[in-house]
Amino acid sequence: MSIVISGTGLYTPPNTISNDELVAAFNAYVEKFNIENSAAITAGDIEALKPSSSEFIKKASGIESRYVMCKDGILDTNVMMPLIPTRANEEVSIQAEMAIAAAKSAMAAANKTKDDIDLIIVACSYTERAYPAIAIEVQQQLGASGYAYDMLVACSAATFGIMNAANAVTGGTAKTVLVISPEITSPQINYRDRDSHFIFGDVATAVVIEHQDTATSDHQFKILAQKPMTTFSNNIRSNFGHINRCDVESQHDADKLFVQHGRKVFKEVLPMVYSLIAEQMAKCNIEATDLKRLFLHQANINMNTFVARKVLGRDPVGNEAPIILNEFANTASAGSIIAFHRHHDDMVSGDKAIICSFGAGYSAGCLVIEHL
Ligand code: CO8
Repeated sequence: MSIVISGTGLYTPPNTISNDELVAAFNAYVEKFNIENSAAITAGDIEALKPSSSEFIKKASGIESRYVMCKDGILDTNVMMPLIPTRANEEVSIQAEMAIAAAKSAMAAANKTKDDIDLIIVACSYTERAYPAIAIEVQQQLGASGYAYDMLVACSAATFGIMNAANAVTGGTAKTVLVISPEITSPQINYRDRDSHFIFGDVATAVVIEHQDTATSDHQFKILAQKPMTTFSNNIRSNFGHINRCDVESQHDADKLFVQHGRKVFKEVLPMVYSLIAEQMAKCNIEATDLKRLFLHQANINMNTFVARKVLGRDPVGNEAPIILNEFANTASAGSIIAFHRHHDDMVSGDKAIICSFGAGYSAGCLVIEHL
C-alpha cells in the first residue's frame, strides 16, 4: 500500500524582525542593565552583560530575519516578549488561526475539501493550552469530521506527525490526514539571552497524507521509508509547564523559556542525523547520486552544510539542500517542511528526496520520498 504526501501549505506571519532590529533592542537592554548594576559590576558581584551582533548571528547560524505573529513588545527593553492579547473562548485561538491558514493552502494543493479530511494532527513544539486540543478546534473550524489530536515532539513534531498520519492510513483509521505544524515560538524566546535571543521565528506549515489511489494532485510523493528516533538530553530544554504555578518562587525563572547548550547540541546531534539518513537510504537501496534534494531541519546553516556534505560526499550545489532559515530563522518542526514546500515544484517523476528533522529530546525523524 503506497502512502503519499499529496499537498503542502504554508502560513507566513505578518511581521518581520531583522537581525539589526533585534540586536539594537538587545544591546539597548544590555546598556541599561550595565548602567543600573554598575556598582555591583564594579564590586565584582555580577558580570557585565556583553552586546550581541548581527555579524555573529549571520555567521554562527545563517539567520538574517524572522517572522513573528505579534511584534509589539519584543523590541521594547522594558517588555522583551510579544504582547499577545488573550482571546475569548468564543474567538478562534491564535494557534488555530495559523493552523487553519496553512491547512487551507495544503488542502488546495492536494485538491481536497473538508469532506475528504478525516484526521487532523496538530504536531508542533508547544500548544497554547492543554485542552481542548488545538486540532479539534481546527477540525470544527474547517467543518471536517473524523477525529483530531495534538502531539508535541519539539523539532521532530512534523516528521513524527507525518509518520503517525501514514500509519493511520495504513492501519485503516483514516483516509486523508492533515498534519499541521503551527509553530508559535516567539513567546518562549528569552529575548534577554545573548546566546539564544535570535534563534526562532513563528510560522505554520501543513501537509496532506493519503493513499496513492485517492490522490489527484500534480505533486505526489510516495513515502519509501520512515524512521523516528529519540534519545534523552537536557541540552535543549524548557521547564515551562502546568506545574510552574505551584512554585511561586521560581515560576517566572529563565529556565521556563528556551535554554540550550548550542555547541553540545551541534556535536551530539549531527552524528545521529547522518547515520539515521544513511540507514534509511541503505534500506531503500539509494545512493547519494540518486537523491535530487535534501530537505533538512532548519536550525543552523553550518549544521545543514555538514549533514549535506556527509550524505552527498561533497558540497551541495544549487538548491540540492535548500536553506530557508535565513528568512524564517529556526521554526522548530516546521523548518524542513517549509524547505519542502518552497522547493518541490521542479521535481519530476522518479526524483527522490530526504526530509529530516532533528532537535530537542533529542529527537530526529527521517522520511525517504519519491515523486510519482
Ligand atoms: N553576539 C555576539 N557574540 C555572541 C553571541 C551574540 N549574540 N552569542 C554568543 N556569542 C559569542 C560567545 O560568547 C562566544 O565567544 P567566546 O568564544 O569569546 O566565548 C562566541 O560567540 C562563540 O559562541 P558559541 O560557541 O556559542 O557559538 P556557536 O558558533 O556554537 O553558535 C549557535 C551558537 C548558533 C547556537 C550554535 O551552537 C547552534 O546553532 N547550535 C545548534 C543548535 C540547535 O540545533 N538547536 C536545536 C534547537 S531547536 C529545537 O530543538 C526546537 C526546540 C523547541 C522550540 C523552541 C521554541 C522557542
